[in-house]
Amino acid sequence: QNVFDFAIVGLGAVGSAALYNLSKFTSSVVGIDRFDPPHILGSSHGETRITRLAVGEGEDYVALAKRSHLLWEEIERQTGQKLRVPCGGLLMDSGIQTWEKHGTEGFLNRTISFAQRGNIQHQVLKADEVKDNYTFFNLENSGKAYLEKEAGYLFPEKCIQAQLDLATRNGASIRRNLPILKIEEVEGVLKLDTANGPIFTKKVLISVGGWVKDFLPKVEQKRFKICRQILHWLEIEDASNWRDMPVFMWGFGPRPEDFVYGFPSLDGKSIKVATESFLETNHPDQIVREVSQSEQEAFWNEIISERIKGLTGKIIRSEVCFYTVTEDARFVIEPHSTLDQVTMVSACSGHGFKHSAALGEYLADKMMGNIPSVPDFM
Ligand code: PYC
Repeated sequence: QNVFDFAIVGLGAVGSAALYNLSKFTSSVVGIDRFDPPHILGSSHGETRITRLAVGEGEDYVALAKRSHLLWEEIERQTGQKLRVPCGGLLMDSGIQTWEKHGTEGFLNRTISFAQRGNIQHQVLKADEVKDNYTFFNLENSGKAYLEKEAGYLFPEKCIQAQLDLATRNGASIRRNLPILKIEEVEGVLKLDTANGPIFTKKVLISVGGWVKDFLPKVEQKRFKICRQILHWLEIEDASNWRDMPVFMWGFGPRPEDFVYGFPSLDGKSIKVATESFLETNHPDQIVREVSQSEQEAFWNEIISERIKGLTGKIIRSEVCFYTVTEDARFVIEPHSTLDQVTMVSACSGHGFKHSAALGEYLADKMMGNIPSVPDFM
């Protein structure tokens, strides 16, 4: 029987990156996904994801963000595809009450100090400077902002596709539409049961996003909250200024939900804008994929209408994705609690995509026994 050295279960953001990075060293690696990645059922679709270097979520993640930018460049060179657009990033805080974002309070000030310590090019702007330069944003006079030059956005579906293509080119195997039914240890190797028969391997990385619950004992499942998110494409009045905008993030109140983020216009007709929700759905298979008119109206009335100008009020379309959220919004990388040689990763809580290239490389290095390019960050 064929025994792979490595199997990657789940080929989303981190899984595709781990597969690609392992394939640089060996062709004895297989990537398996329950769907046909890149797909629209997980946490890595919807055209764009923000990337920024001074990540207020944790100073130890700054090295991951910086390394990821280098890796996206490497993948761009190898595939001839554009994956990252460094249009700049504007982080605004209304200054009304301490804004808690992705598990951390004082997110704007943390971002500024991480930028200072990490030599990341940035400016701090007063509210009137924001309003003069970015006329769409109705920022309160108590507000302030951080502007990072190297921030911008990634094309998530293209990033995943590019890494799968490069992995295949390097000799990795990919099995699509193949859920793993069970993982067990049999005679010193790991047996992955599928509807098409077993796959044998020496080591496994489980990088299945919210489906992680299917691979954990019941008591451990509670650590991961599945939170449905809605992405909206709003019609713009005039393309000229929206095309040259930075990506933006704006905290306007004390709760994590008091938040809106968005992108420049890619099509000259609309911008993608969203907030975040932390309401729990039990399992990704139970997520409601449709967006109701009342959800669209609530988004417009409660989040957008008084804050962002230059929009017609029409929502062109909305899409659903989800976050897998941990209590402290930190990523999870740990050995599986009952299976030897199985590692679990969850680059989660809504801020993982930007780090996924470096996280995949880090995991590949750890699995190979190599010294990783970034310092340990957990
Ligand atoms: O991590 O940059 C981010 C982000 C913005 C909105 C959701 N996540």
